[in-house]
Amino acid sequence: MRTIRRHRSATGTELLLGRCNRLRMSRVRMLLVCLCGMLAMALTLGFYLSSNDTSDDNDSIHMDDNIQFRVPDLIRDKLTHNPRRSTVAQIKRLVGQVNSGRLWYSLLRPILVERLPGTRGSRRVREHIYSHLEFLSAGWSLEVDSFNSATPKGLITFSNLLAVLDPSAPRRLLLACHYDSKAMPPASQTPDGPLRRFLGASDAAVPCAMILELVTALDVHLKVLKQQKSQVTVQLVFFDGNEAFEQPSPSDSLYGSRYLADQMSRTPHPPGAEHTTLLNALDLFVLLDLIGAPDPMFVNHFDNTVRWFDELVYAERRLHKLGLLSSHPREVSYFRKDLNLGPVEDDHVPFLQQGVPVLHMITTPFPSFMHTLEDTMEHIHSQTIENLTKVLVVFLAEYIGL
Ligand code: 1BN
Ligand code: ZN
Repeated sequence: MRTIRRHRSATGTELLLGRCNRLRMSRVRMLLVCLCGMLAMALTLGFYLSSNDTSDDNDSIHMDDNIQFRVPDLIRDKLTHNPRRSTVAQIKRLVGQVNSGRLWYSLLRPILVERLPGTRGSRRVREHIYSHLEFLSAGWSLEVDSFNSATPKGLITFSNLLAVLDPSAPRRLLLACHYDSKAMPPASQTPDGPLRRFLGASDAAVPCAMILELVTALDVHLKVLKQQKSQVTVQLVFFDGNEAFEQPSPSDSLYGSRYLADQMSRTPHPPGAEHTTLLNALDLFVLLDLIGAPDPMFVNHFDNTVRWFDELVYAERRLHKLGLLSSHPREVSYFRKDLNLGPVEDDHVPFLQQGVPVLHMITTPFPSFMHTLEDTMEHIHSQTIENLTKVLVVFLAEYIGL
């Protein structure tokens, strides 16, 4: 009450001063509000910029952000990429998922038919691979890419089967094999004997089945990798037309890989990119071929990817020491650094010629039954392919950081 009275009796000057004070107070309040607004804007801007910052945390880069890539950055990223080391418990858990029964009966058996390009056998094998990948929970994007090519046997339709875990990821680790079988000359048949067909178990039905088993064993992990929008994803390629119809030559062999390398070199990645293509997105091209005979040897073929060959050596050694490989007498049996061999012609060549880093997992010397009717299930050593699949499980899991 007293306060009211005092107000009532205030002089003109006091009233003026009071008004001025109130005015000052409201200005201070306005200033504070402005400052708070500016602070909020600065914080929002800072958060936005840091979430789009590509300098240190590459895991945040993704094509959904519509970022254009630079070739030097992609090269730097692939050269500096390091595998994530698994603990013993993780290794045991990962290789425990490899199922040799599934590999042998569900995955390999349906591929062991004649599968010449453009035939019903080829289509059936393609359908088997496609439907298996479609059934997995990881959510592969699948594509059958068909094209016609002139061959010594006339125009033939070839079909590559492609699977990508996350097509929008900036970088890819590519695992490849060929699913076509070789057309054998009639002279290779036993005279008057029953007609036998070339089945190409090691060439390359087993490598295709191993890749299918690998991604099946890691299915749950790959699903998580995809959900995490990782910077490096996995691509699978099942090539058609690896084999020559006559004597292998640059124009008669590697039909599918020549076509795909050309396609990828013309496809901008990310879509709309001006400087980068799907080929630039390839960290490493891993090719499996001629696998399945007992006691195989694999040598390193390329200096620029020797550190990835070393990873295979290291995975084999760790699995051996943990007692996780069977019929595997020595710590280092398969991946041999003590031997040297020149490069071998195969589906990696068109990619190598375009500068893609290659890891060629091909048995050397070639199996004695290569390109004979004896390349059948009877000559395949199930423990060897199980062991090699386990090595690849560790390799893949550590490369992509599962
Ligand atoms: C591997 C399996 N190769 C053939 N069957 C290697 C090769 C491919 C060699 C094309 C020459 C040409
Ligand atoms: Zn062959």
